[in-house]
Amino acid sequence: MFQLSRSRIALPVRLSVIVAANVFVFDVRTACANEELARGAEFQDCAICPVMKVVPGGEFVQGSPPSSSGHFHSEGVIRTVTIARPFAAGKFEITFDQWDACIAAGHCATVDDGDWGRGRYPVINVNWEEAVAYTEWLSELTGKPYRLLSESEWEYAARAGLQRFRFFGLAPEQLCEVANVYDLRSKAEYEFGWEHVSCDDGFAGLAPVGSLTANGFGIHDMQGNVAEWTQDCRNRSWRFANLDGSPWLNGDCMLRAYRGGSWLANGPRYLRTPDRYRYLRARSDDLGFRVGLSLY
Ligand SMILES: [Ca+2]
Repeated sequence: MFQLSRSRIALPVRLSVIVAANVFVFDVRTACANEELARGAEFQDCAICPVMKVVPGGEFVQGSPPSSSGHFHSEGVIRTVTIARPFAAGKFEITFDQWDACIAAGHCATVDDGDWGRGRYPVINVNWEEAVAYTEWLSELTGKPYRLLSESEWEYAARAGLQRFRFFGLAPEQLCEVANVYDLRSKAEYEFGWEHVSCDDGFAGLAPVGSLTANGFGIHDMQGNVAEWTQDCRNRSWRFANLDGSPWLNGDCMLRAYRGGSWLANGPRYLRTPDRYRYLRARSDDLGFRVGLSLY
């Protein structure tokens, strides 16, 4: 995670290709009565509300063996997390359009867009408390308990069934189809001096949400563009973490977990590891969030 001065970053020159949202109205209460919730169903509770994807229940293996690339000691406890019921996750990262609606309603703070632009660019420079404030506003607006994702929900939604460790099983060239990372294009334009991913995702810097292909759950940008705040508090290892997908709210809660790669990220550790926490009032040019919603 890096805080960059405006002078070092030029506006992206490449026009983005936005994947059509293809939104349709979806009644969650009706859906909840149906135990056969279709993978990929989506809904939107208001015009400025985030489009939500229904994520089916299931399980995944969390942690990694010492032999995996970028392994951290704290991820050495390999365990199976079971998410018993479907939940909803934002199809996209929260955008400046959505954040600005919250500002206009008097609930959210003004945050710096880093000169990337607003609109469909993901909101950045937002701290954990501000992200939670957005979910509280969204809950008031819709009457539904929107929240941040738990760390386990985030990883489950990001993996979308991929169980392997490095890049969640994706080869670098595949990664660039789904994730805006520090790639060949970023290296050519910025040359920050750290390792790059050997592929071209089309964006040297930040990208409008949904510019790259969705994952197997129909969710965009989980592994790149901006890293994302989750609910969980800091703990030294996952040895005693919850196994049911719920957030781990014990530990040092002045530090909160964020997950995902970003347009500045390269190695597998940035895409996977649990040992990623920041002070809850920290903000960064490559840190935003997406929202979650329990369906039961
Ligand atoms: Ca990139």
